[in-house]
Amino acid sequence: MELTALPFSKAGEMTEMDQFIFECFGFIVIEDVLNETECDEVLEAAKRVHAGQPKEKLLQIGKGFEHEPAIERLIDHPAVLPKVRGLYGDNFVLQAAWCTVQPAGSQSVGWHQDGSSAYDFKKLAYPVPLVQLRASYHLTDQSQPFMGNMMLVPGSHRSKIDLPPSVRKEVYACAVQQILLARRGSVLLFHNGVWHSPMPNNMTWDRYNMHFIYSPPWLRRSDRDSTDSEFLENTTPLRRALMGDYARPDVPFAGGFPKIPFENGEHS
Ligand SMILES: O=C(O)CCC(=O)C(=O)O
Repeated sequence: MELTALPFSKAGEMTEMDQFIFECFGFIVIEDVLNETECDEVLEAAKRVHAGQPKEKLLQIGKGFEHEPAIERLIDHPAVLPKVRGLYGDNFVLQAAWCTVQPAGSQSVGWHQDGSSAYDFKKLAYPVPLVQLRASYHLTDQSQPFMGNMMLVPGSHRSKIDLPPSVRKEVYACAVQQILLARRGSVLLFHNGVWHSPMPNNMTWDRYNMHFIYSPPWLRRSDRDSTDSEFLENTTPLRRALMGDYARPDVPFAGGFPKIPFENGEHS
């Protein structure tokens, strides 16, 4: 057994041990989700999404899945979706999909919890409920520090006390933080309440991650007002259902919530 406490997990079902580790840490890491060829395809798509944008600091662009099939395929990836179901049950939607770049030689350190600046999720309840479950695909190698890695404070989704504002721009903000050393193709799955920040990218190449955020169906989408109608027409029934574009606005609140066709989902 290694002495480092890294919450590594395997693709597929959310096991009892995964549940326990996720409760304790607020995150797990699923290794070897994408192989090199798949990573290359998604990375090329991510570069197209960011083409023509300034390369100065962390930049996130939403809804790339609408026009990039390699990104679309990750929405219901069989290595990850069963874990989302394991945490939420069967009623959830893709609230956002952000393609992020941390350009070569740049830094955007800023420790935060995920949520809405308009209404802090911590005001909902203690401990802060799981309302944004983020699956982050590492499209470039982040197996050494200063590669634009995610840094996280394990267990901080249970903390009533905020990370002190004075350290939120510091790389080494807290004695119990972890720097995630993640291989290309692995996926970090984490709770919105976990304090986290990107580490500087001191490499000579841009760091790309693809984030998928799953939420209860009533949470407003944050990367789109509505999903592109052509995409909805052409995608699979499962992905269409996960978009949460209901004909009636009250559907996610009332009993009419249509079942998500998990069992018929084809992964193509
Ligand atoms: O892509 C990243 O490095 C971090 C993004 C992030 O922390 C966020 O969007 O909340």
